[in-house]
Amino acid sequence: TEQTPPDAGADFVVVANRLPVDLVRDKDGREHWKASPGGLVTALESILKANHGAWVGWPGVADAAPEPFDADGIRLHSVTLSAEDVGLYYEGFSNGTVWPLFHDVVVPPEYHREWWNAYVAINRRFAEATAAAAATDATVWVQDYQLLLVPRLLREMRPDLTIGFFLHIPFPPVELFMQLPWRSEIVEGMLGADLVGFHLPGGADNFRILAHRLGGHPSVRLRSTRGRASEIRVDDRRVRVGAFPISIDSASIDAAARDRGTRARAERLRTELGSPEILLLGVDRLDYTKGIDVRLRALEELFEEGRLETADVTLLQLATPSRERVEQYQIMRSRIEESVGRINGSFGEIGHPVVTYIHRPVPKSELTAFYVAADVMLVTPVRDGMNLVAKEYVASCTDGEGSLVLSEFAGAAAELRQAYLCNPHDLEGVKDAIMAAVTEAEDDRRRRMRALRRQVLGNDVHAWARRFFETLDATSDE
Ligand code: GDG
Repeated sequence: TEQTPPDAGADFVVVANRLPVDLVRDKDGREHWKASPGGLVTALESILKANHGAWVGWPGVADAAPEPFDADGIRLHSVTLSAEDVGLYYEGFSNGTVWPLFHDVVVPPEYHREWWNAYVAINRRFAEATAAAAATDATVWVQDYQLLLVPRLLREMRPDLTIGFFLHIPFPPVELFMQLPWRSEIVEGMLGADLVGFHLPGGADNFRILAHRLGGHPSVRLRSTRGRASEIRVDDRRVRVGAFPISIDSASIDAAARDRGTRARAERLRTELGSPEILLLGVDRLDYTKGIDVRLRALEELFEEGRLETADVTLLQLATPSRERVEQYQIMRSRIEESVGRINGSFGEIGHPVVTYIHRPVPKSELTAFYVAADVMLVTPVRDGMNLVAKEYVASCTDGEGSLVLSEFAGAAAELRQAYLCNPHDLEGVKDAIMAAVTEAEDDRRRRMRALRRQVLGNDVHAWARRFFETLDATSDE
């Protein structure tokens, strides 16, 4: 049912599963807020501040119901989720159904009606909170796979709004998507937006085909300035669909990597790691899509075959804890930790492991020092929407040294063509890519890094947001 706009609503509203701040509850039950400045916040901060911006999201703690408040000129509206909601909507449907299905079913997605029912109910709750926060004719930007139904629900409540939607993960091939018992509902949910954005043209194509096959909505290709774009007809509306590859705040990472403190920390880090000739680095959320197991297996075989010398080479693997209550994540974690133990047991020396494994978050400044210290960055996901770590590493190689081994199955591979690209399913290919990154002549390595840096520094997250909004504006003007 339609709702009347609030008196003092925001002209620009971001809706995401999480707020840009985390509510932290300490042992004696006291609550305080902690900033969690992700890339999205950085990209949207200036737009939010300049436009009476608001953000609708979950504060990260079950049952918390804080009143709306202002942080840095942005109005924050909390959506309350009970522990049961988190289990069914977030851990269940979002991360046990959609996440694996959209990542090419690398683990089997589970289809449970009670997860789906909760997902519908919670998406409605997000849509209602947004309808109550947005001024007349406001622009709303809905984020990611936890909120696929929000565009349509919101349009029904508030037809005056301009609605954009962006998917941060891959959009799967038609044959896989068709498994989903609620496939039509999901596609129609997304089609509630005026603009649906993906990282890659392939995802946009998959979506266009499904809109036709499942909903009978015809589409036309648009001759657009950059990349491919199309328009889908949904009754009397036009929904624009296109690729908007996300990026990072390249200049600020470049500056942080040049900082003297960071460089000193990077030096110390190498000493602490036993001054290896070659420092390999992996940085991921501990997720089965990231291919941490792939790079460990490749490394183990390279040591076994004597192609890499254990005395010269060490791997630093940061695996940030993630979704720890979801079963597949527990299984993955055990496997990875077993491999790390086996490799160190076979190849490490006393006081000198060949793999240093960290399973806890590190501060951003420390992470930048890791990037600066590393000789070779290993990014080997079996499927990844974009992968910002690859771009962050490139932005951190300010002296033009450093090599990136990158999976073809990461969205970033479409732009970072000069990386040492590999197919993560082809173990020999991964090993060869690592060897090339380690042994190629310095001139060639530098030439590759120069090209990568041009790409990453020339296409940052601000340009990404600008392109999305320009397209959204153009769509709603027509
Ligand atoms: C999804 C898509 C897409 C990691 N550990 C620490 C830490 N990080 C930061 C990294 C990076 C971010 O987390 C991870 O971003 P990714 O893009 O690599 O991966 P996802 O989390 O899976 O993100 C992905 C992205 O959305 C954006 O659209 O690229 O494909 O899956 O920024 O630096 N940061 C700090 N400490 C850590 O321990 N401070």
